Order: sequence, then C-alpha cells, then structure tokens
Amino acid sequence: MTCKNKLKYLFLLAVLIAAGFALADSLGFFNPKPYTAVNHGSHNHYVPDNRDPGVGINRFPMEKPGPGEMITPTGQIVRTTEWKQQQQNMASESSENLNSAGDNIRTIDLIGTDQMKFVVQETGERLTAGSSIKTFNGKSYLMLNQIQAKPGEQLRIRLTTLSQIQPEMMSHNWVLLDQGVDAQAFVNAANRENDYIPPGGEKDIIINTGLAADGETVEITFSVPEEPGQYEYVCSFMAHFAAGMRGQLIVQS
Ligand SMILES: [Cu+2]
Repeated sequence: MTCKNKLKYLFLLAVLIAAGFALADSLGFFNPKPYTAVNHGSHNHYVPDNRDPGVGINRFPMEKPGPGEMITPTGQIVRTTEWKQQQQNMASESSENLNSAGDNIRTIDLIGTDQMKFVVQETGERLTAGSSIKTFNGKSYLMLNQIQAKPGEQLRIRLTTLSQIQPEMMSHNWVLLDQGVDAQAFVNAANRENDYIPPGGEKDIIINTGLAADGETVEITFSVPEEPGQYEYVCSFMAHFAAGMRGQLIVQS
C-alpha cells in the first residue's frame, strides 16, 4: 500500500467513525435515559424523571418512546424537537406579555441613585429619558424626565434604591403631586419627623410610595388621573428635589 493510499483509508475511517457517532447521537444513545420503567402488575409504565406528580401512573405509556421521541411530564409521547420548540415558544411568550408581577399592568422600574436622580435601565415606550448616569457599581442608566400615560391607565411604579450611603442620609420615595401644587413648598415642608410627607399634604398627593433605602424596593399601582395635563412627581427626601430628583407625568389621550 502506498503512503497516499494509506492516508486515503485513514481519512475514510475517520469519516465513518464521525458519521457513526452522529447517528448514535441522533438516536439518543448518549443521552442518559430521562425516564424509568415502573412495574405495574403484568406490565410497566414508562415515567419521565420530570413527571407531573398530579398525573396518575395509568396515564403513562406502556411502551418506551422511540428514537427522537420523549415522554412529557403528563404522559404523552411526543417528538423531542417539537416539544422543545413548543416550550421555547411558551417561555418567550410569557416573558413578552407578563411582567414579573405576573399581570399585564404597565410597570416602570425606577432606580434611585446616590446622585439623587430617578433613572431607568432603558427608555421604553412613552418614557422620555435624558443623560446617562453611572452608579457606584459601574452600571450606566438613563435619567428619567417624563412618563407619558393615558387618562385612567393602570400604572405601576417600582422604585429600587441603589446606594452606598446609610438609610437616614440616602433614601428615596416617589410622590405624584396633583396639578397646580407648589412642589417646592411641598418638599420644603417634608422632613424626617413626618416621614417626608408633610402633615396635611395628602390633599396634594395623587399617590406615593414609602421610602426605600439601599437594596429596598417600594411599589405602587394606581390609575392615572382622568384630567389631561402635567403632573409633577418628586422624591421628597431632604434636598433631593433641588438636586433634580423630579419629573413629569404627562397625561394625554
Ligand atoms: Cu431621593
């Protein structure tokens, strides 16, 4: 055998081995068996490891799944590829339609920073953001300037504080003031003794969160006012309004 022929045979052998492995893999030889046989009198039921505990043993097949097939948690034999595709579709659908609270309420995730600003991770629909702000952990956010909303729309504000400073010196809240309220006068009257909501201030407030210190999240869900116009929201913690911790809710149909 010449040297050239030898190489040819070696190459052919390598191709055959690779093809053999690929075939074995597609038939599932390398997968650990994802099901076990459960003896049930005269016969076995084949039960997957991720069995739905609410489904009775009788519902599980008495034959093993074939190549490229699998048993679902509820006992159907299905094509593995189709099942995986279906699971992926379901996962992406739920992440598109639902927020983390599991409902469809429009949710705005705000972060309160040590620079005394309301920031967001990204501008979503109907949000107006401004300059970029870097927090102490090196992450960049966008300053939130305006929220646009429809009259009567359900809105959830979720505010999380990211801070390196102790709670008495750095906490935030989100206070939505009624139209025509003097925001400066409101925050001037807010202080630690009154938990940053001045006495009698309730009549000026449409809705507000409690205070959040580092790592804490406060949230509120409310109906946007029916009256179109501009509503100011502020953080009423000491000096934060003056530092720019404020913005507008723009209500328009
Ligand atoms: Cu604040």
